[in-house]
Amino acid sequence: MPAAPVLLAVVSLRRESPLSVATVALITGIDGQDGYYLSRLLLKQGYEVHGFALRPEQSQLGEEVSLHPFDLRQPATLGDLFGKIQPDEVYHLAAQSHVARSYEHPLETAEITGLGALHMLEASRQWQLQRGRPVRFFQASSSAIFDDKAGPVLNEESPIHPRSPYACAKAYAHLQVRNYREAHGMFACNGILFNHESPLRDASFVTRKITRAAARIKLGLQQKLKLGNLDAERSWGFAGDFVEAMGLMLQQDEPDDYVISTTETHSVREFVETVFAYLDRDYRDHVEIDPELFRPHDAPVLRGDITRARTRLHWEPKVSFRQLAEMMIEHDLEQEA
Ligand code: GDR
Repeated sequence: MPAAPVLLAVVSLRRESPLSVATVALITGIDGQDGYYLSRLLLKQGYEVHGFALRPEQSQLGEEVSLHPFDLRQPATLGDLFGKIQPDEVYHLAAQSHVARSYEHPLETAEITGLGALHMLEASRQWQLQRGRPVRFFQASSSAIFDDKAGPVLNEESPIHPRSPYACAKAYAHLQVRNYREAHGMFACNGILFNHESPLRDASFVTRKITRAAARIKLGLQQKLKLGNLDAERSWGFAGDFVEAMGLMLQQDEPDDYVISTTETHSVREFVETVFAYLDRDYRDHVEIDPELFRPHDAPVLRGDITRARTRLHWEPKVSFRQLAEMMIEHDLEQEA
């Protein structure tokens, strides 16, 4: 994980425990972008933070976080790990989260992203039964579960119509979270997350691919950037804002599902244009369209209606599209120099 400073927006939300004992959070996928921001937020709020990671030895999260090696495809140790960690809150962020990759690896995606969530839910339920007190569960659900044809703006009641193997796996996980809430009375919430980015975004996703390449082009390290569909519109937000909503969901009196999104959409073309213009370059001199990077299905527009998150969680995205693009390009200029 890059060591360069990143913008971490934090609000004070500390939940007071009656015994003043730290609330214990378990974060899966803690070594990813969202895991980083969420772990920083919860540590700031006084939580004891544990994380599952495939390769904890490679993590740069620091000693305040207790890391445990865990692969969602090998859940046999899950019961023992819950007994050891004793979590009050579980944030399930781990997934095979690449839409394009899911077309090539549908079974792996189903196993990790779909069934993996069920393993975590069931382990949480068993742990709740064992200790006799509720466990709160957050699932990183996705806007990909919707088809954009459902309407111009998508909310928690929009029809679920997944259009990729990744989206099918996320839809399965989403429905299981609802099922555990309704069938077992579990405090389980889906955060239906629209695209969210940061300087820590993996470069296989389009925004970081663009900012990294643009920085390298500016520094004379590369000339061309190959992209697929430039017309797709997404409501890109900042991951540091989105993790605040995750924490807030688990502090409500009742569990529910929440759309978490910014309120404006921008096309991939606008993102690339903004980034290159910031570097005094014309993107058209550098971007090449590669038909191999187009997907069998690509929602033209995805925009969320955050009325529920606004009214109940009092959550608003703070970082604008332009601030996000600039934060990422500044980081990559520093990193590539
Ligand atoms: P997405 O994010 O599929 O929306 O899923 P991604 O950044 O991969 O694609 C966004 C849009 O950009 C277009 N695109 C390209 N995408 C990639 N990765 N690489 C390219 O070269 C390229 N050129 C154009 C895509 O076609 C698409 O329209 C993200 C992930 O984080 C999911 O895990 C999450 O659930 C959703 O956001 C919400």
